[in-house]
Amino acid sequence: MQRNWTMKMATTAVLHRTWRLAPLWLAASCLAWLTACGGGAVSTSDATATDDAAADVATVDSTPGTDAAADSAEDSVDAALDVASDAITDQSDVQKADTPGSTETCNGLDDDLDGIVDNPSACWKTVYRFQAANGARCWGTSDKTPPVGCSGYTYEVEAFIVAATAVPNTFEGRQCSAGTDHIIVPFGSTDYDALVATGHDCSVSLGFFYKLGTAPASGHTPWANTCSLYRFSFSTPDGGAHLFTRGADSLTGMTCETPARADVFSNFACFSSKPDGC
Ligand SMILES: [Ca+2]
Ligand SMILES: [Ca+2]
Repeated sequence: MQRNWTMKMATTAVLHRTWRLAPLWLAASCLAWLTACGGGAVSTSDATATDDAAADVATVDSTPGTDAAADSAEDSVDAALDVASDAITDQSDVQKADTPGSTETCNGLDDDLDGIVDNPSACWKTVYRFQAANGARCWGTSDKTPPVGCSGYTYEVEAFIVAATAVPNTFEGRQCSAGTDHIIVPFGSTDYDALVATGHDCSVSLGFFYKLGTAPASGHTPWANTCSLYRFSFSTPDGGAHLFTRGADSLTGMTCETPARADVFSNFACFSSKPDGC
């Protein structure tokens, strides 16, 4: 039993270091993990993050006097239970120690540990889509007035949600407009510079887009769905155009330009599967 005890102490120490080093936003998954694995019965008595020696001893060999093989098997089960129990209480310690009275701010983290990243609505920006008579599309942050470069376009639909501020793993999305073409690119990127050089107006900021594959998963932001944002090219009678879409659009006559460009959010549905050609 002494050997099992020593092994358990080492395992618990490793678990504890791992949680200390983990980025704070991973606490969102920690919380979900706790719910799934701990059944909500997380101890609050382990405030010092030390091992639960008293609790461990209490579980050792509760039926002494049976044969040696039975004792050994029972000790193994006890040791495994002790490790699992200590891992859960250590996570509880980290939550309390790292987030004393934390309030939620716009930083890409789940500060208040309710499982939702950046709860306040001020942390997010809605991007709306406008349409020209010839079918060209453009995007803006007002649902009333089309942005610069899209004069005469009419409101079409709420397109998607992005972060309102520069949180980790995001880039500022700029709309670059010229004629019928309105294309969203990262501010300061090679594409951005090339579009400016060819006379596009890239003054419209649409907010901060999570880089593809880095956004909090569906259910971990105030929005129901995390969606890939795809880019398509198409033609209008007056010139070439682009469509940026997370889903629920007719793509007839359009060509997907891989890869997907960003992760965005919406209470409306994403594409249920990757669109043809993407
Ligand atoms: Ca939260
Ligand atoms: Ca936050």
